[in-house]
Amino acid sequence: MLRFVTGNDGKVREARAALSADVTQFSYDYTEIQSHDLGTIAAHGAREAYQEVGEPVMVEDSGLFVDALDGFPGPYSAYVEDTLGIDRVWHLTEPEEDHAAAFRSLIAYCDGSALETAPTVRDGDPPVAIFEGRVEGTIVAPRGEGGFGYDPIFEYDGRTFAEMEPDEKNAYSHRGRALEAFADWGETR
Ligand code: ITT
Repeated sequence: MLRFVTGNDGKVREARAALSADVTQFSYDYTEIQSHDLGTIAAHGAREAYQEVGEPVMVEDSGLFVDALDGFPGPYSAYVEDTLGIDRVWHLTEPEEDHAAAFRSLIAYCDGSALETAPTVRDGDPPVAIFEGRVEGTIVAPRGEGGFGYDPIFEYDGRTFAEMEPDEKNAYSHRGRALEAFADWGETR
């Protein structure tokens, strides 16, 4: 069993759709350290959560990076969603010429073992394996009812993520790609 340490139900739905492992949502309020690097935030959270539960854990840190806003909201995406809201992120981007943006997802996995076969390992006690996914798209006026978070303002190939079925979003999304890298590694261990 894999414990996904997150308070975000949307992330758990997507992980269950992408992984064959039995994924359990686990609420543990790990310390979200301040960093510009999503991998550092996720690795710290996974190590702390593993030390708490002593069983395999996964933490995911993700964010939306808008080119014309110098990568804002980036690592602060959750805070900005809660404070400004996604409509205002659209309105900040609207007057800019360039509406390009990327979603990034960093999965951190820790089970107390050395994990040396993983493509990226953050050394420490215990080590943490990191898997990354990224998708590029365009910021648009909100459309669609599905998904969560910034999905209504992120357009990929003509549709927003909120206009896609969950499986379709997983096929293209940052999280779907990170989960795929994680699953591929899991199969070859
Ligand atoms: P946990 O930390 O508890 O896992 P969270 O929602 O706070 O949940 P993050 O700290 O990783 O997650 O913040 C990510 C932010 O980016 C948050 O505002 C999400 O809504 C948003 N986000 C991440 N992936 C997204 C996706 O696939 N679609 C839309 N918004 C997304």
